[in-house]
Amino acid sequence: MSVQPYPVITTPGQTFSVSYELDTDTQVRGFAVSIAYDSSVLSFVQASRGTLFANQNIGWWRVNTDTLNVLHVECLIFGAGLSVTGPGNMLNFTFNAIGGDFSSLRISSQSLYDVSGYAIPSVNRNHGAVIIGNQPAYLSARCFLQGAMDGDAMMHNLLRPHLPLNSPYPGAVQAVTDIPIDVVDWMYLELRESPNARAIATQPVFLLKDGSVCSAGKSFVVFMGLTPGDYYLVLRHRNHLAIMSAIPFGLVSSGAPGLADLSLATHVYLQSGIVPLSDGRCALAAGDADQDGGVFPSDRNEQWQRQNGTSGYRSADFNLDGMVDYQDLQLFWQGNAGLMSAVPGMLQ
Ligand SMILES: [Ca+2]
Ligand SMILES: [Ca+2]
Repeated sequence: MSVQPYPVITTPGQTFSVSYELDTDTQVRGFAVSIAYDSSVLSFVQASRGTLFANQNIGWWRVNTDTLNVLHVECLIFGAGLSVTGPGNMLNFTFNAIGGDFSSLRISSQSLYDVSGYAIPSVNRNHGAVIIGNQPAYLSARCFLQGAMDGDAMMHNLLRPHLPLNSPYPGAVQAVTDIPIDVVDWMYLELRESPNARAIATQPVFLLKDGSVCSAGKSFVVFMGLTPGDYYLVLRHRNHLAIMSAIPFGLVSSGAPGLADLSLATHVYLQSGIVPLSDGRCALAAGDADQDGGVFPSDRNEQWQRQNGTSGYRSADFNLDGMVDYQDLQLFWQGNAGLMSAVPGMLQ
């Protein structure tokens, strides 16, 4: 199942329609779906049955908006043995963009019913999103932090209670009112037109447990007022080595966002500043507490030694567990000592 188009691009005050689509050749008698959205950004207008259900004997049709931020729709054909077959359009709904610059349209729950009325198991969900504003350029990005790894392709969020509501990176201001549950830490994203050029755009971003890099409050990276095109991505973290993409990745102004997957070493500039993970992916190397571009004695002597035994949001907390202790030194700084970032301009 998917919410289309993905994403919707619109401007403040505009009304737009999205559809809930059955993507596969599946026989269904009906469905129940909940779409979660931000009601401070979008105002629900109406829902209507999709073309798949035109001219069918719909015995049950229900649209409920009683729960804040959730639209719930149920649709069922009455009559023994009756059904429709996908792929096709199940449902259309209309919103008005009332404020803000982004809302996800998340399929928070869904049931598809087969000919007999039983729920079909394990139906996948491709969520929707709405970007509101002029000249957005966007993409999806992915990376991992060595210190936060917690199994294959997954990080922990132990530092979340300590994360500041303001970006810890100087240069671009970003403040949020809350930190989503799956945020690992703040990172900092730069776009460059060539490897040696200065950044043309920067943004503090959130890194999520699954490696997704997202603009705060959004489900991928969005720059407003940026010319769409191909850019090198630089990803920085407060105590890991900075990396850059080996090739430019496209930020688009329409259509689905592309993926800049910097958890693949071949996508990382000079394959440098990274450590290999057990599943064949890679992560930014931990240990650069003073952000001078290298894992050097100063990170141990000036940062770790002075912070050892303290807790909170600390630069020498290389495994991002909220405490500075011997593990940060022995498991991360020690193993990475001497490593340097290869991103031009990063080494001081
Ligand atoms: Ca350093
Ligand atoms: Ca620690």
